[in-house]
Amino acid sequence: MRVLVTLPTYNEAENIGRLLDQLLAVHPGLEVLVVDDDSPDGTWKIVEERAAAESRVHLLRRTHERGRGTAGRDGFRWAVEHGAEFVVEMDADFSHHPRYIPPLIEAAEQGADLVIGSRLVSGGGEVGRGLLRPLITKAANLYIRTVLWLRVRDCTSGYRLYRGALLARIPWDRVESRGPEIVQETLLWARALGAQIVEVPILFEERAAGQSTFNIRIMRRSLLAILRFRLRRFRV
Ligand SMILES: Nc1nc2c(ncn2[C@@H]2O[C@H](COP(=O)(O)OP(=O)(O)OP(=O)(O)O)[C@@H](O)[C@H]2O)c(=O)[nH]1
Ligand SMILES: [Mg+2]
Repeated sequence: MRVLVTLPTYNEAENIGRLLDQLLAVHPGLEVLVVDDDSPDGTWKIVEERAAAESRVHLLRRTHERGRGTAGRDGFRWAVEHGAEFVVEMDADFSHHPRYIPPLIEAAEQGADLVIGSRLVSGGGEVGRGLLRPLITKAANLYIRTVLWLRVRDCTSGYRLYRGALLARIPWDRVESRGPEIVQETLLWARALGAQIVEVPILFEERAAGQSTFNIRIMRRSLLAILRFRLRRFRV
C-alpha cells in the first residue's frame, strides 16, 4: 500500500461521504482508513457501507474506547500492520483539504520522514475562523515550542504525512495521549528517532459541517500535557 489516509472520526456523518469521494479521487493508489469511535450519528455506518463496495476504504470501529489520541494510535498501528509506505493523518471535517495531499507526498519523496501541513510557514494560514482561533493557534505554538524546545512552527497541526517506516519505530505501548495532545507526543517521538521533519504550507479552513469537539477543557488538558511531556524521557 503506497498511501494510506487515516481519519479519526466522531460524529462526522455530514462530512464523511463527500470527503471519501474527494480522497479517492486524489490518487488511484490511495486507500483510506476511518477510525470511528462508534459515533452516535452513524458515521461508521456510512463508512461500513462504503467499505463493502469499495476495496480502498477501510473501517476500524472502536466500541470500547473513545478519544482522538487513542484513535490516532490505533490507526497508525493498523497502517504499520498493513505495510503502508506513506501515512497521512487528517481531520474529517474539511478543515484539512484533500488538495494538500500531493504536496505532502512530494516532500516525503524528497526524503522527509514527517511532513507537517503548516499554517505558520510562508503561504500557510487559517481562513474563515475569525480573529480568536488563529490567535489561539499562534499562542499555543509559542508555548509548545518554548517548553519543548521544538523548532517546528506548527506543532498543533493534525494534518501530517508520516513515513510508514517512522511509524513502525515509534513504541506505541509507551504513547500515553488519549486526547488531541497525541499530535505533540508523536512529534516528540519523531524527534527522538532522529526523523527529518519538514513543513509545507496549508490553508486551514473552518469545519464544513457538524460539531467541533474543541473546548476550553480539552485545551487546558492539552496545555498541561505539554508540561508532562517536558518531564518525560522520549529515548528509544
Ligand atoms: N475517533 C475519534 N475521533 C475524534 C474524537 N474527537 C475528535 N475526533 C476527530 O478528530 C478530528 C478533529 O476534531 P475536531 O472536533 O474537528 O477538533 P478541532 O479541529 O480541534 O476543532 P475545530 O477546529 O473547531 O473543528 C475530527 O475528524 C473529529 O471527528 C474521538 O474521540 N474519537
Ligand atoms: Mg476540526
